[in-house]
Amino acid sequence: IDVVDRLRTAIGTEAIVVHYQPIVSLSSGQFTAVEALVRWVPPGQAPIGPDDFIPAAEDSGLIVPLGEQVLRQACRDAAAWYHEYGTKLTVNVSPRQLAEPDFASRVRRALGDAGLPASALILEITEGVLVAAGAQAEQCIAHLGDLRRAGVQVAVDDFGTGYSSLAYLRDLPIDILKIDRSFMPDAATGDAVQQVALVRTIVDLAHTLRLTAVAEGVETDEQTAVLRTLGCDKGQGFHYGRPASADRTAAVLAGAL
Ligand code: G
Ligand code: G
Ligand code: MN
Ligand code: NA
Repeated sequence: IDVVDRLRTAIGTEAIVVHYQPIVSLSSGQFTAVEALVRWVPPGQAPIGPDDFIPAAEDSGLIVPLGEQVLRQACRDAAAWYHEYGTKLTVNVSPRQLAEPDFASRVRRALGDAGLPASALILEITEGVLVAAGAQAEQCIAHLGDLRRAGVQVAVDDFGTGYSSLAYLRDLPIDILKIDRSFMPDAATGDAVQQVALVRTIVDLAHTLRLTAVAEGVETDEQTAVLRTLGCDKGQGFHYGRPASADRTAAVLAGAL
């Protein structure tokens, strides 16, 4: 049967699993946050990654209940980590979710039910969010404004890959820029000088606008050293940790792994 029908059956069940990837402070090396990344594990089958079902979930509208399940589960998992280690939680939000009239109140309810303070939550949106929202763009901006007043932070994900990046920085209420992993300098491909110049420019832009800069897709020591030199605030990538289950993440945060 159709992927949408199978996904509809999976939502609300344990087949929807949330994994977490660490985000580290480049100055202290401490884990400051974890990003929630959804997986779909049909019983008896191999896990399916988000790239293979998020587009269908967005087209069908199933992203709304799916996103709600991920948000609620992630807030519950992260509440214990936040209280023990001060680790924050960052969650991806699709345009369809943000355009829902009750999005902000759903987020506040998820926080309240989990006992996670608003200041421990970051919501990740993509540069395309306002285009995708169309007539609901004002609604989206209002939700983000509401949530920010409550203490939630907003990050722009995959920065630099979408359209009208600079207009988004002006129009969206945001706190964090996540530099897309395609900008990481890679010694092997010989594009390092140009890539470093681009990353430096984005980091400086972020800081001029009083935003936190987070580099995505950090895979090596050399990249970490370059990012530190450029004054980038945070890093995320396989170098610091792959996405892992809640149990494994708890062990990593406890220093057991
Ligand atoms: O985990 P992975 O590396 O495969 O993630 C691939 C993409 O899926 C990323 O761009 C990420 O933003 C997106 N993604 C992961 N989890 C979620 C989620 O819960 N909601 C939404 N909307 N996107 C997600
Ligand atoms: O939301 P976003 O698109 O940024 O989601 C993060 C995605 O990037 C996840 O699918 C995750 O598995 C992937 N990812 C995280 N770290 C790395 C990395 O160091 N290298 C590569 N190639 N992918 C990464
Ligand atoms: Mn993300
Ligand atoms: Na990203």
